[in-house]
Amino acid sequence: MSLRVVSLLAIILITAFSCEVDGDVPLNNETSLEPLVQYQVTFTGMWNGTTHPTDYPVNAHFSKIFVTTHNNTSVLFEIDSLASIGIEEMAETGATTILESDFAAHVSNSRAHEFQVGVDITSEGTDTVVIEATPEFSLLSCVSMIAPSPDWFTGIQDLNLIDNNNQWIEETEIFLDSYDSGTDSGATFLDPDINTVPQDSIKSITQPPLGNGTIVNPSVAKITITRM
Ligand SMILES: [Ca+2]
Ligand SMILES: [Ca+2]
Repeated sequence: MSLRVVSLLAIILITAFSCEVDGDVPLNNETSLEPLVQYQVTFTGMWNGTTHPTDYPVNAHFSKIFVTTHNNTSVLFEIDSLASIGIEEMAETGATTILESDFAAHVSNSRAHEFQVGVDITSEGTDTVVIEATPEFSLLSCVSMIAPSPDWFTGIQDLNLIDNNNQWIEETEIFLDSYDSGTDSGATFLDPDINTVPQDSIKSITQPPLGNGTIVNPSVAKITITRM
């Protein structure tokens, strides 16, 4: 075989191999998942003196929502676990100063992609924030204080924006549960501050004035998540 024939064969082989590797067919589903998406997150209050009449407070409202996209190393809150001081501050006062500082650190440490903070919402009002997500940071969590109250909040933890078919969710609506952060022992909306010592874990609210003995029904709020 001449040198020229060998070279030609080599070129044919390399070309054939390259075609195989650089084919247009995705190797797996992951390559079809967009690397950066945006979602509109809309919080809607559904709380009034008819839905939850017991002790319904004047100036019933929700504190500004705190929304974050993150991975599974970052936890905003977890039932049966102790609230962070950021969750305690949010659930008792509505302020998000500590959560913002904590999650700025999570963003720096590659545990969260970003967070957004909204504005105060009347008990039947609405507020929308826009937040980004990536395949690495596809979990969405959100909290808002039920106000006024001792330490009660509503929200959602670890909603995966990627569905079972490995596609970004287009739109979903979720009725939110209500939680007691375990950090203040007041029994109704306007009770004075009674710090819970030792701190209790986060629990779903079951008892009046918000609960019916089992759950809070109907939900005090919902969120709608829409891909932009
Ligand atoms: Ca407290
Ligand atoms: Ca409590």
